[in-house]
Amino acid sequence: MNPRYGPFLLAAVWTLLCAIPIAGLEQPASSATHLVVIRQMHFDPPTVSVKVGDTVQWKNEDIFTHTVTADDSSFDSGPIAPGQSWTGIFKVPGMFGYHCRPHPNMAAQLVVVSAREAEQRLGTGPGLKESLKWTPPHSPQEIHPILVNFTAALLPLALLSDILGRVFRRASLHNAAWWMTLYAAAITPLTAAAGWWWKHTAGSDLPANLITVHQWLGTTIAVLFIVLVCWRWMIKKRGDAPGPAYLVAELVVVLALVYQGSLGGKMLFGK
Ligand SMILES: [Cu+2]
Repeated sequence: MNPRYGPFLLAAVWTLLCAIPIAGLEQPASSATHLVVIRQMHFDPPTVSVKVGDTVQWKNEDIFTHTVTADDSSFDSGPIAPGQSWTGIFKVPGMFGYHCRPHPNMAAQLVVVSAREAEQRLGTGPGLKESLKWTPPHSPQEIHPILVNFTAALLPLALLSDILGRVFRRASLHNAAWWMTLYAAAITPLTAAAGWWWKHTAGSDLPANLITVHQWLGTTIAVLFIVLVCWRWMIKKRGDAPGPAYLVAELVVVLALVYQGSLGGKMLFGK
């Protein structure tokens, strides 16, 4: 093999190695804790939706003693004094109306869904057993996380390659960075499009505050990639190594990607 191709091959293998473990880790979180605050004679939120086996904590921030009592008597906290909490773990799927015994007009709802139902709602696909069978991705819930891996792997490696290129004064490393930036700029609009498609199908199931930041940051990143690749193209055409200004801009986009990934993770797996 021509030794000039070495860095390209290395970059390609590295990109694949970075993408594979991320894809493998995308399994639903096992159990979570949800918080319901009792304040001003209300349960907040009035409806809480949990997975079988999840923990729900009711925290009394009111000045009165309240209870968490199932309408069908399947659970009852007993008196919860101001400042105290009560915690329940729910193992039976169903919709449970509940109220406060001393204040029956304080009513709220607990929805317990099976693990499978929760996965379907969140779009994380079928259970682990079935997910080992590979079928071509066809829904945005499958396509978006796959494309994200390429976007997330390519730009940090392009930055690293450019930095190493400056350190070792190797044009081949800068060339690798150029190609990775180009691929990232080409793939990221597809990643963003799959994200918007997902949002269009999942809509109100996604946490409103997180998805709003996620969708616009993602769209901004896709545009920034185009700017970055044009800038990188001009540097390459001049035959220069990218200067500190470009590297700082690239770092900013990498950090935005990291934050973007953490938002996506929060929506998929909870906190
Ligand atoms: Cu009460």
